[in-house]
Amino acid sequence: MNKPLLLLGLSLLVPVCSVKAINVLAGASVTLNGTYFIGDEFWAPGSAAAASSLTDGSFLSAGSQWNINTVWWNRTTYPGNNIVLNLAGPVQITQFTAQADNNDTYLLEYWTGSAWQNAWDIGTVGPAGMQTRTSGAVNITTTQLRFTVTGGDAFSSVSEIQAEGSRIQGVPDSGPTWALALMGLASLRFLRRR
Ligand SMILES: [Ca+2]
Repeated sequence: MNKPLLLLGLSLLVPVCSVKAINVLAGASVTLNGTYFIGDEFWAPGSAAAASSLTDGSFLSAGSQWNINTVWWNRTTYPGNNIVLNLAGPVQITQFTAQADNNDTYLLEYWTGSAWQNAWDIGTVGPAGMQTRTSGAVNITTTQLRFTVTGGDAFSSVSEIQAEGSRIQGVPDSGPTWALALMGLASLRFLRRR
């Protein structure tokens, strides 16, 4: 068998087999359920960020004040608050990142299709203010995520949520990728015939 041609055939198949990880939450629609931007007491006045800022791909400066240009709420007064992130189709997630107030614990859940399941328990971190945490490796397939606070002081806030992974699609939308796949298959078929 012609070895260089075989290698060429295999190398042309590689782009189809390897999926590049992206932030699948980029641009995801965000719904704030409950009451926000009330009850920051001696921290007042805070400033409200748009819900969409949670999935705009950008973080605040580390250590930013918890209620300035964030999505913030009073955990004690509004314990039922939750934030739902709609992924507009199924995705596979391998790691989460969130920027939230440092001295609270938060929970990220994923929708199984019939119930919410825990995806990531987000712990506290040392330095005060808005701080970024990363989940470590996960393997989750879902269409929606839900963010809540589970502990800490009364003052909860989040400024960015990201999920590394890939979209699950029946038909690849990339023309060049398909073209390469067909070329790879064609050259392997050609080699088999020889
Ligand atoms: Ca806090």
